[in-house]
Amino acid sequence: MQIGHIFIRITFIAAIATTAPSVRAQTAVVFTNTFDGVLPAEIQPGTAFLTGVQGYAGLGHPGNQFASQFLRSATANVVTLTLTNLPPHRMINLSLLFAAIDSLDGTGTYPSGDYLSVTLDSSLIFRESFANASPSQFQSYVAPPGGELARHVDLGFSGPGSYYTDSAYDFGADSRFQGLAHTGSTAVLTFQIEGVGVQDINDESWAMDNLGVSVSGHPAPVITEIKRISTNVMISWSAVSNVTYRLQSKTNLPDASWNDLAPTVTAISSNASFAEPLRPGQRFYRVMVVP
Ligand SMILES: [Ca+2]
Ligand SMILES: [Ca+2]
Ligand SMILES: [Ca+2]
Repeated sequence: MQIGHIFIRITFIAAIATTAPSVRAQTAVVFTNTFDGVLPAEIQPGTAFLTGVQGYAGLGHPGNQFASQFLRSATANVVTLTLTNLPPHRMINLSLLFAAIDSLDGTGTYPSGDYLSVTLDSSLIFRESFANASPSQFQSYVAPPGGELARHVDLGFSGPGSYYTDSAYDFGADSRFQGLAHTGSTAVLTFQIEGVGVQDINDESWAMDNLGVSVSGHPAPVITEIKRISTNVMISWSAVSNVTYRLQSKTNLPDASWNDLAPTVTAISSNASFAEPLRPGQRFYRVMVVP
């Protein structure tokens, strides 16, 4: 968690700031889509289109399964996700269900190279080949535990059988999509299967479902003002929208523990505040991000 301290003696209206320990950051979801309705403006699909998930329905982990529709793309086509007005952050995290549909050829055989490439602000963050057409083909992608949902089975579209088996993966289980260094207020992600093996959509394609993006690593809050309002004292601090904070207090600074002040405060702007009744004597405050 990230903590901003400030100490105040109400009797003297004196404030003392201390250094803030930083342990763990809260995550804020900035985009999520199940592709079951109208395509959101943040997605530029190129020639990709919404279509039923066919045999992929139900594949996935509880609460995160292929369902209804997904966004299906031919190879070579680029799908772009553009996010703006991101809150301050240090990391970005991706989750999505990835469908490898029909006779993708992986690495090394006819014609070699069907690679899924993912970029973040033009930097390549993932490039792996996917192979469905025959068990002898080489696929560079090795899913982490929990990441592979189906492999070399008929899930619809072309086929069944022959070269047209299908595979499914939960990329949310892959650490390569987590904790990506990023600080800008805009993020542009692209998804494309590229390489010399690109073929017709009836031969091979791919799709995504349950796409989610979150940011984490929020700046530590800093108490900016403490003031008396009638019979209350109000504490204000720098904040990030949609991040939740907890104020704590104690009456004697040497005391070992801090007391939680309820309720927690979820910021709706770049400032947040909390008011409590003014009491005799002194009181010390600190504020932290709720992990
Ligand atoms: Ca869906
Ligand atoms: Ca198929
Ligand atoms: Ca191919």
